[in-house]
Amino acid sequence: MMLSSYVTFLLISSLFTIIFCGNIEHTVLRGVPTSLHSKYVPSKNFSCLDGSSTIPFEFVNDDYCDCRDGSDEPGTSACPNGQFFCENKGYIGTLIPSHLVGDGVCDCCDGSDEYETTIVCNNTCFELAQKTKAEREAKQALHEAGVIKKKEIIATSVVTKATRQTRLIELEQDLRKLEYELKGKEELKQQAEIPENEAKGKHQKLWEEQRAVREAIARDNQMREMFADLDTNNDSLVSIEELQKHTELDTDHENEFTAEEVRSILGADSVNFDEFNVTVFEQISNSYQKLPQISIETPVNQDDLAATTEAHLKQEEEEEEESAAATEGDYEEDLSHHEASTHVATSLDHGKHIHDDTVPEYDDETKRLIETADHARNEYNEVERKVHDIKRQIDDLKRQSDVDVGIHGEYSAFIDQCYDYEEREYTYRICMFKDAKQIPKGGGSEVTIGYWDSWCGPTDNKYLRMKYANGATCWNGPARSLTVTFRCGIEHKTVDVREPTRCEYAMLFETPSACDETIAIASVHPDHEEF
Ligand code: MAN
Repeated sequence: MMLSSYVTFLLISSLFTIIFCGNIEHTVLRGVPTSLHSKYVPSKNFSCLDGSSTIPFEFVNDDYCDCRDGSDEPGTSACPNGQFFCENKGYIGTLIPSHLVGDGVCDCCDGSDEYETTIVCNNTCFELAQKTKAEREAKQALHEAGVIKKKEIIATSVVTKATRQTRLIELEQDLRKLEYELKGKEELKQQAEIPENEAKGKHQKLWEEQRAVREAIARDNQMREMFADLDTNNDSLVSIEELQKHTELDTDHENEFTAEEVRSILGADSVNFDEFNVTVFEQISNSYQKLPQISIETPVNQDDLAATTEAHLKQEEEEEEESAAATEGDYEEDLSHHEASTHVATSLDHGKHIHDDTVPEYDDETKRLIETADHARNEYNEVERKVHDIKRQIDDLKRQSDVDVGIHGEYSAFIDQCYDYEEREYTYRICMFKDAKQIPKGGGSEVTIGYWDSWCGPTDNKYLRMKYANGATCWNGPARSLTVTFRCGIEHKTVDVREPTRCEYAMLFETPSACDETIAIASVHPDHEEF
């Protein structure tokens, strides 16, 4: 009895010690997050946090898992799904899986997860707190400096926007004026072009008529020469026998040039000059060749033949020069020259004479009209160029105003800017709101990895990410695309580019535009202590 009374006394006194010395939190409430202390009341039964069952409070942390959610064993490793709360005084309280409790590894910085083991855990919470604090302060300082730059960008953006708007109004006014001026210039141009075209037309018509006359004369001369040439017996008729000597006219080269074939050309046994002119000449003029004028009786001396050929060529040359001089000269003269000429063009000369004709120089009046029209055209073109230029400027300004540069214009400094990032194999070039390129360093053509598409950051801040889509298609793969993630930095610069999935590129870009006022503001309260 004495002994049992003593044991009872010991039990009661130790319970009192636990309750009244404040150790209760380190025993029954071990591993319970502070926010849940109200759920763990030693004087009451414990209801599992998922509500699945209620157990006597003694079952809490008794190293036996009773609740399905493991909430009765926060301080032991009995439940596979339990969570142990490291209080981590001086740092941040954290939850760890309760199976890590007592596993011989220090998981909590205060070592509280190894309370049962012989492992000695150093309390690293203070160092961690110091380190985190330093990191946080560095981040705050960065955001603070960045926000100053961001504010400058926003201020510039406001000015730029207003200037752009004013400029746009000015340009639109200028455009209206210029378009009005252009209309006037167009009318003047048209007015000047009417007499110019008339005069040019007249000139062309006259030239064509004269050319036609020249061609007719040339044809007539050629025809006469041909007739005389063919009429070897001078009876003023071209007979079958006379034409038959010209085997070059035989279209069917395989057989001989028969009398029948010749008759079908002549249309009769012989033709007089008029008949030859009307029905025969056109048929043969293209193929006709003069027969060599070599006397059968006289033996051919090679030197004489060479001399004759040379003389003939010289004469031809002289004739050509004469003809060219005639073309340059006055028309009337030119015509009379042809009419009076005794020279008869050969069939070979014929085409050359006609096609060498170039349009003669304009007369003074036509020249004056062309000059006036040229002047009107130049003036029109000048104003048209200005209109073009202003329209381009307006389009540029409108394109710039249409870009979404952030709620406050914080990304406005990116307009029309490109940034390069050098990597081992490629230079990556991003031209903001336009496109992104991958440029091989070892030569080869650049590849567009995406065209500006949209802002695509998280819903609470879509301006933290950009998408460039529809780039060059990968062989057997998708069109290349790029996602740009922005983070706070003092300068605008690309700090990393990767290709995590084939042809899907990821760029990390630092910019003051992504600095956060709320992070920066924390640094203006140095006394504020989170831990
Ligand atoms: C090129 C580059 C790479 C890409 C392959 C796909 O080599 O554009 O980035 O992965 O093409 O074939």
